[in-house]
Amino acid sequence: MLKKGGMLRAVIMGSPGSGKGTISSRINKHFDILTLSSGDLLRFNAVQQTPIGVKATKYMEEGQLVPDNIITELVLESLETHGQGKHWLLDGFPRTKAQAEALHKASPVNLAINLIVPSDVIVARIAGRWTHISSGRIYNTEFNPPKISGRDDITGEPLSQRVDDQPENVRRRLDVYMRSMQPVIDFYRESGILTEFKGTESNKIWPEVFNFLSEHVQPDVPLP
Ligand code: G5P
Ligand code: MG
Repeated sequence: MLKKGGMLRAVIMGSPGSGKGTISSRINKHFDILTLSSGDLLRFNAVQQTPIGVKATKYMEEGQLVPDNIITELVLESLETHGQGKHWLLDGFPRTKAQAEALHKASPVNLAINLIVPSDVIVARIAGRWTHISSGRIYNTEFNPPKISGRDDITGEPLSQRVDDQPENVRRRLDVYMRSMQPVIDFYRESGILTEFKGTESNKIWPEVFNFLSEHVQPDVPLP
């Protein structure tokens, strides 16, 4: 449980396309909270062709989970390097009970957010997603289109569609998610630190998350 004035050790969970990246980037704009996405870390490593990136690519392209030891080392190292003395929030990690236990041993989580969005809404969203791989910035042809079609707003670099966003891979990812995450969600529920947000629109879920987080961490930038 997060004590008043304590450091935030948070995770944001939710099925593929539920809006974890979208909500995390808003958290980033409004709070002094480091946000780390395991998927962004993996995609960055894949583009750079690092040994981890090379190993992870085949799992990601098939919509399967990357082995626990690879992702756990990557995330815990990144937290060690960037998270010291900061509030932090992990997006996409842990994804299995073994990962949750490894994180608990390294640095116990004190707040867990779960986004619950219906599967039919998700499949439609993911079809329109475009990503700027090196920064992790996300766009959607309808929800938040880039200023210039196919280009990142900040760098002007080309956007790409994730290989794992093909419809058959999305269905597999939803399936994998349901099977591997239930024990993780149960783990945080039993620890008394789980808060769930249900809805079909990130714009409605976001103010609820903002208000909830504001009870624990002072926002730098208020909601408009
Ligand atoms: P990731 O990268 O963790 P997923 O599958 O968990 O990927 P994903 O797909 O990144 O999750 P998200 O972040 O929850 O989804 O959703 P998002 O990107 O914010 O929103 C989806 C789209 O909908 C975007 O285009 C957004 O603009 C749009 N959108 C958002 N809100 C709305 C709305 O209200 N309305 C509309 N119309 N659109 C909206 O993991 C990828 C792979 O990496 C590996 C696995 O292989 C995994 O499959 N991996 C791991 N493997 C093992 N262990 C781990 N811990 C791993 N982490 C990653
Ligand atoms: Mg994401």
